[in-house]
Amino acid sequence: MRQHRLALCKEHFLEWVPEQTERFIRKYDMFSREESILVAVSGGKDSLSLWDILARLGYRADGLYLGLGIDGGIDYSHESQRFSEHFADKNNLKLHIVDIEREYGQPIPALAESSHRGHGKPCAVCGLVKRHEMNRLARDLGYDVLATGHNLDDEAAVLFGNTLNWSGEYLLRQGPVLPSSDGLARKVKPLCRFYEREMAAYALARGIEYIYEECPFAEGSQSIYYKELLNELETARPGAKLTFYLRFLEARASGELFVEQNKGAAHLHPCPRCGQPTSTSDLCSFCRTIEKAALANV
Ligand code: Q46
Ligand code: ZN
Repeated sequence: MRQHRLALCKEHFLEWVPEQTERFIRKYDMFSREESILVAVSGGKDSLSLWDILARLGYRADGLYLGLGIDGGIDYSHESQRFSEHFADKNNLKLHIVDIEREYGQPIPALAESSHRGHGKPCAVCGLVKRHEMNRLARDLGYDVLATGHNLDDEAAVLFGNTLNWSGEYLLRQGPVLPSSDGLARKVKPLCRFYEREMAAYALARGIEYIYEECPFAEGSQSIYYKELLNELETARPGAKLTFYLRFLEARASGELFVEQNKGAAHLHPCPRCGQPTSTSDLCSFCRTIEKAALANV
């Protein structure tokens, strides 16, 4: 691992990953041993590795799988659900499964089409639905914390995009912990300092079976393009990705970022239908999307 100037054998690497994770959990004050954690699992290497690490560390962590109804010629959703269920069974862990079509009448691609959002790609609606459902389930099932498997490559790509656009509000909200507010559970990203390659190595070394394919709609996405750019930078300057992200966190924590002034600028109200916070005075965008999709199918 050139980025850390560290070389480990398999055995030590498998100890190093949970040790580091525990260190990050404490450093960023993510959660305590008494709190209950809901891990959003997608069947991929990052979320299953995260679940594995938290279980190994002895945390009370259950899984949540959202069935999005995406086929894409590779039966993507069924396959990823199969891997998630297999992992839960094998490790005797509890997995909640929510099927979007069963809940809202249509799978993600159809919801995106009938609500006319996202310019032919379902990702905007998918992101909206996933966020909403994760928040809803963490609240309804009574979990203290919602944990996602975002790794350093994910976070650096998001940071890069937000920086290119100087998106002050997003920069303010990006970090290892998003505190709970307005009835929403706290959100944490315990893997945010691990390179994607490290997580792939961890999953492999632990014998975790996961879905190799990405969601077919991810192809050609902006975030993949940013990841490629950052990988080029990383090849030339090992550690650049980590420095980019860590310096951002430091600057934000010390109040050096001008965006700090925007704090509290958005006035949020509870959505009259689902109760989740929204900046509009009417229905939140999730409820509007569902309503539009339902109307289109009358
Ligand atoms: S947003 Fe888009 Fe992802 Fe949803 S439709 Fe697939 S690629 S899963 S992170
Ligand atoms: Zn709503």
